[in-house]
Amino acid sequence: MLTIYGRATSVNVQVVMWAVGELGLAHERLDVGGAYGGTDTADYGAMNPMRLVPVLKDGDLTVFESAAILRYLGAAYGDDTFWPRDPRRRAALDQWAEWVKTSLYAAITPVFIALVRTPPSRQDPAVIAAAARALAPLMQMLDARIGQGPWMGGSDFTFADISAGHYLHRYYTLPIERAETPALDAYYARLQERPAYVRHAMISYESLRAKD
Ligand SMILES: N[C@@H](CCC(=O)N[C@@H](CS)C(=O)NCC(=O)O)C(=O)O
Repeated sequence: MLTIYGRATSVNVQVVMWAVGELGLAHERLDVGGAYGGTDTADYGAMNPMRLVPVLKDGDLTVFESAAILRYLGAAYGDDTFWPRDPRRRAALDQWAEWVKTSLYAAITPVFIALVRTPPSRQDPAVIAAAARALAPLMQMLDARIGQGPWMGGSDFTFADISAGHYLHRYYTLPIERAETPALDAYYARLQERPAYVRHAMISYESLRAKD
């Protein structure tokens, strides 16, 4: 039985929960972080010195960092399709999984902060537009990578799709000017046919909204 520490509204928890759902793993998720608190205890600090969510416990193993947890779940519980054992096949996917968590994250986070984490009276349309403009070329890179897909790895759904797809609900629901990305649009529609995606990665972020 896996234990996941982290509130469902966290995109990084959503990475883990979506993977757990796709792999059909027995688990419990504990509401920790944000308004729930619980990350300031000594026990939590021992599991994750950053005091962030998520954390995974699997028996006597504790792992923090959502990308590391996703890789662990793939290696421990995924088949050769979800988590290719061939290093060359895996690296071709992992470079994109990593790119999403680093480069794409760095571009999408300012958009989310400007629109959701900033109280309405302090929101600046110029800042929002500039952040959306900076994000656009990266979304077009993802669009080009997906192409006909249907998945990041071509015909098969893999761990890289969890990295690539987990932020898309936010991306497509934030009121911004979006780049033209027909392949990505179709990919997002395909993701919504996956029950684990709908259940774990399409979670409202309204409770995270800053108020005046
Ligand atoms: N690089 C970390 C980032 C984790 C992170 O920033 N988590 C946020 C939620 S998305 C958090 O814990 N925020 C404080 C809180 O929820 O209490 C990961 O991918 O796990």
